[in-house]
Amino acid sequence: MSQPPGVGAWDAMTTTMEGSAARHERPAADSVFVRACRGLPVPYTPVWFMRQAGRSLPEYRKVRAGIPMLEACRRPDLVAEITLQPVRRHGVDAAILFSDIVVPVAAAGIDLDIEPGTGPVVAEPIRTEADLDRLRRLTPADVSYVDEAVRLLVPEMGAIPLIGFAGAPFTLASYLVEGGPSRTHAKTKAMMWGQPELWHALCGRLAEITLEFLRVQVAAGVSAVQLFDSWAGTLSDADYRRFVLPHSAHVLKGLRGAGVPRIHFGLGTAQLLTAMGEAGADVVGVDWRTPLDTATALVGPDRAVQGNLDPCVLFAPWPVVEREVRRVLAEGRAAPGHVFNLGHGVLPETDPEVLTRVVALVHEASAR
Ligand code: 1CP
Repeated sequence: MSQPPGVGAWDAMTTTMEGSAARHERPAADSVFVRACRGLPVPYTPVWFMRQAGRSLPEYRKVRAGIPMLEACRRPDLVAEITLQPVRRHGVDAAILFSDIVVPVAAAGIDLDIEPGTGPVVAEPIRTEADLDRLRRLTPADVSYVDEAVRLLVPEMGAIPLIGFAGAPFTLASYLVEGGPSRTHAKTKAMMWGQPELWHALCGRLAEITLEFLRVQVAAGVSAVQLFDSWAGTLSDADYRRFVLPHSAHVLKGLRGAGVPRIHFGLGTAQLLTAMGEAGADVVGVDWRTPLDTATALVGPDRAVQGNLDPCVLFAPWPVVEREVRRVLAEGRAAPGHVFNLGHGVLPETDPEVLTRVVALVHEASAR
């Protein structure tokens, strides 16, 4: 496939992983979670939950009280504390760094805020070529607080892996073009179809920002990375392949050889799973709409899967939760590796005690 014009926009200027701190031994490199991501034999199925930090935990609400979200993301001590809370409480097999997908674009010059109850809101949305100038290249110094937070966390976590993450170009572009959360992504798709050159230039820049942001986290010591393309499921396979895949592949392939597994997640992606597998991740995240054995057939036999309990199941009576957890585990056996997770993030109203019980059940029911 020929590369669209925006792909690798700043390639000549970007650094490579060779010889960088990224190659040092990671204490969690042989953890159950990392082994499952790589499709290696494991004593039990590892489990963590998307959006496990924050949201449903009272101890999270307590430490966040009065501190705006973006400010919290820029305070390494607070980031470390919030990241560790679900590990202490639930005994999950991995922690995800407390941050947000818009942190690197804010650091790269975009005036935005994360509003309580709404999400990211961009002061001046990106709609024209001139607007692109406001999105500059990200340097490690722009996100030194993330580097610091990871370096605080890794020694404290020992053998428990820390997952770094970033937003994928399509999902980030959606917030920048719409100006905030959107149900239809109408303006985003209008740019994609109507101004393809501008679209590819925007996604090219976002891919470089995302790649640099992930490289900072890898160099600081995270044991895996997850690329969130939460809203890509609103696209057809043809549009995904033409307008999105080359940019996400640029990010994922840019981390090949970095020594950490790459997870690629999107919501409602049944029609995209084969393409998402081709984008270059080691693990494909799947939502609850597609059984994991079906997903495995679509992403290919050499990739692990992550998922996919419906987050709403956690509100059902325990016997139903138990039945569904066992079903997900059984379907996950079709893949060379399975990381148990929800099909999307923990809902804020979730009872944390149910999450703790799910972790114990996954461990016990999958023990081999
Ligand atoms: O476990 C964690 O909560 C870890 C930290 C984390 C992660 C991984 C946060 C904190 N955000 C994210 C990723 C993220 N952010 C995604 C991808 C995952 C997903 O699909 O859920 C997306 C799409 C966002 C954007 C975002 N940020 C939204 C969604 C808005 C929409 O379009 O519907 C929201 C509500 C936020 C704010 C946010 N991010 C994180 C928290 C704890 C919050 C709430 C902020 C607050 O307290 O004001």
